[in-house]
Amino acid sequence: MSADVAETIAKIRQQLVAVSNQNKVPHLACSLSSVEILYTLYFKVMNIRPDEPDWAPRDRFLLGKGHAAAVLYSVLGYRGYYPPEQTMTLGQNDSAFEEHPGKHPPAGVENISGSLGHALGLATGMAKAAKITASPAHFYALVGDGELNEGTNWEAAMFAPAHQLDNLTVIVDFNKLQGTGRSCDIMQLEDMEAKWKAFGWQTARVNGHDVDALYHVLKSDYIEAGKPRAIIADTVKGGGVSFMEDDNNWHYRIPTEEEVESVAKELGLVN
Ligand SMILES: Cc1ncc(C[n+]2csc(CCOP(=O)(O)OP(=O)(O)O)c2C)c(N)n1
Repeated sequence: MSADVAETIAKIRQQLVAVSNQNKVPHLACSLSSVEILYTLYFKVMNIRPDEPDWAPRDRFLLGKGHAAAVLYSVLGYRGYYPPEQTMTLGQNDSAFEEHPGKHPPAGVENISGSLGHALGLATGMAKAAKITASPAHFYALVGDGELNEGTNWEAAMFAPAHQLDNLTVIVDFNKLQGTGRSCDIMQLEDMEAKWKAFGWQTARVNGHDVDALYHVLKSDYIEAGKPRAIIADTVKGGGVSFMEDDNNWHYRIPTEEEVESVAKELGLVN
C-alpha cells in the first residue's frame, strides 16, 4: 500500500472517530471494520464519476449494514463527491448525513438502509434489471455477518446464481461480532465460504484490511462466467484503532476527547 493510500485511510479513520465524539454518534467500531473495503471499491474498483453521481452506467454500491453509514459518507467525501468536512454534520438536525441513510441522502449514496437484510436483495434485483437492459454496471453489496441472520439474504443467495448474475458481488464484512455478542454464539455462520459456494456463487476469502489483496480479488476476471461472486472479507471490528479492536463495547460507545487525540497519534496524523 502506498503512502498516499495509507494517509487517506488514516484520515478517514480519524474523521470517523472525531465525528462520533463531536456528534455523539455510536456504531464507530462497525464503520472502522469496513474502511479498507469501501476505500478499495470507491478509489480503485468501481466505475463511477464523483462529479456526475447519477451517471447512468455507473457501478453501484449498496450498503447493507446501514448503522455504518459514517464510513460510506467519509469515503464518498474523500473520493470527491462533496467536501469531506461536510460529513462532520453527521446525525445533526437537517443534515443529509443521517445516522442511517434516509430518503434524501447525500450524493453517491444509492440506498436507504438501517433495517438490516435488504441491500443484497436490492442489488440482486438491480443486477437482474441491468442484465435485461444490457447495462454494463456492476453491483456491489456490503453485508455484515450479523446481518446474514436475516433470511432475505438467503433468498437473494438462491436467486442470483439461478439468474446467472455475474454482474453482482456480495462482500461479507466478516468481523465475527454483532450488536450483542460473538456471531458464532448467536448463529453459527461457518463455513462461510462453503455456504456461498453451495448456493452456486464463486467465492474468495481475503484479509478485509489489506487494500492490495481486496483489489486483487475484486478486480480479478471471472473464473466462471455466469456466476455471482461472494467475497468473504475477514475483518476486525474497530479495526485500525488498537484499543477498539475486537471490543464490542465500541458497537455503541462514544470516544472521549482524550481518546480522539490518542487515535490521531496512533494513526500518525499528529506528533
Ligand atoms: C432488521 C434489523 N434488526 C435489528 C437491527 C439492530 N441492529 C443494528 S446493528 C446490529 C448488528 C449487526 O451486526 P453485523 O451485521 O455483524 O454488523 P457489525 O458487527 O459489522 O456492525 C443489529 C442487530 C437492525 N438494524 N435491523
